[in-house]
Amino acid sequence: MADGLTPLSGQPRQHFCGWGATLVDSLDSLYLMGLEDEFKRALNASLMLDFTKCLDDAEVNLFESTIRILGGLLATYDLANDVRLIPKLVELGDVLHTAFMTPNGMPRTRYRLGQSEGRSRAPSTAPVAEVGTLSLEFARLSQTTGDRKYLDAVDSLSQKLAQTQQDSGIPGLWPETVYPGSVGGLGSYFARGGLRWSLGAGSDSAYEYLLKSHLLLGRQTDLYKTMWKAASEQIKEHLLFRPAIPNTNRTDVLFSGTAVKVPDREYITLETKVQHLACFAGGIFALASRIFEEPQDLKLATQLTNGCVWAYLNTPTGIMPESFSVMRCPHEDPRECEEAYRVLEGHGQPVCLNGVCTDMLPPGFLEVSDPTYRLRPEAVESLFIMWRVTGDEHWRDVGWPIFQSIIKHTRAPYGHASLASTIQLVDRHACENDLWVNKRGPLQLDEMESFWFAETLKYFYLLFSEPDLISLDDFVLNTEAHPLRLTDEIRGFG
Ligand code: DMJ
Repeated sequence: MADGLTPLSGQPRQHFCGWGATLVDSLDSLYLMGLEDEFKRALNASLMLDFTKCLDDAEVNLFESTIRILGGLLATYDLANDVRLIPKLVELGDVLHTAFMTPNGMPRTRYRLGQSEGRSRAPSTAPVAEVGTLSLEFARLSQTTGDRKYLDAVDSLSQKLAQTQQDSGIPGLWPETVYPGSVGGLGSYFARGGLRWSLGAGSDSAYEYLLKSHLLLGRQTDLYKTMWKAASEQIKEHLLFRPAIPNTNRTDVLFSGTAVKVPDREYITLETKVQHLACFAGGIFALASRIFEEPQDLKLATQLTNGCVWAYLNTPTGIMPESFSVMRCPHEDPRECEEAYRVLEGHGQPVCLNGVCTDMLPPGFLEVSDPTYRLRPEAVESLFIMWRVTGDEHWRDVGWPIFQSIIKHTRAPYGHASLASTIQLVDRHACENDLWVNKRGPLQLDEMESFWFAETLKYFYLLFSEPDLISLDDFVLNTEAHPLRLTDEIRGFG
């Protein structure tokens, strides 16, 4: 019943109010994998959770509780149709809905239960993803319970996102940091003074939810479609770039970086740092190509997914690091990037960062700012969507070695462990077939986030299953991979 389990030491972790984050996040994976007994036990245990109390009077994390716990319960209801879940959905929904009881209606992203509702202000700063990733779950909760108040709360927030979309330094994109508690005019919530724009940490799912909310609510409103169209044009213009890496004559690759406004200067530059978190972008453009019949978006989706696959297949572990930099190719033609890469390779002294020196790096990697692997799903998420949208077996073929590398290196005594480095191998003890053996491999960390069960394993399972299992014509998956059912009456396209 704890929120998490440490995979090396087998200890409980309580970091989400003791609301059984791993248990609830795993429910729909158990269900769709046909693990019936485990599902029944987990569901019965979930019904015992008390969402009106937060362990140790800790703060509720609105974003994480919404995507992992509310999303997990909603999807389980949509799959298993067990009415015992309805009171639990209402209990949790009401607790999370109090976040919106602020003077300006903007949500408190962290709050203590019962803390002066109506008078407490939204935070002065927050990552845009934490306020822009609530619409899907709150809307589905209203559809499921028939109570409009959840939808009304996120609708008002989305109206404000829409009204400020053109006000930032890159009109169409919201900066990574926004100001929900602002008492100034409307524009001050989302646009003021932002200096960085990306699809990575702090921003990612805010863009994902424009498209996915259109799928869920597009019959009722054009709001999300309009926002997605405006944002996606600017993503293409300002964030996507072609790298100079080996073999670009054979593989067409794009990455997404971070646009940065240099203080006191008028211009915006592009940081060519690639984040694992941004690997969802390939999947999102593939979905967009299907929904809006835009073949160009499918090409982008292919290039972006190729980039993440390249990053997996070219490290010593076969796993992509959390973040790394590459050189930007100045040419349009990918064949010329090969030459640009060769020129780069001939220059430069070794530089070390976080214990990784450039002369230890695989070809094409300029530096690795964060060499960890945190059991994240975004690359396989895009592989799964590419496979579903195109039917091309290629995406399963490249997914298989990635799956094998992840399983091999992360397997741990009590589950699967995050990795300290995807680049450096050390001599360590490893658990194989219940035996401890000495092996050379990456150092493991005593961390296993619940999205390992909710997302990474689920996406791999779906990648290698028949396409009618969770058809993307019938479900939209929230950012934690929880499938929410679309019916003909509510789906946003034909
Ligand atoms: C998950 O909680 C969600 O996918 C979120 O949108 C981003 N981070 C993790 C997985 O990496």
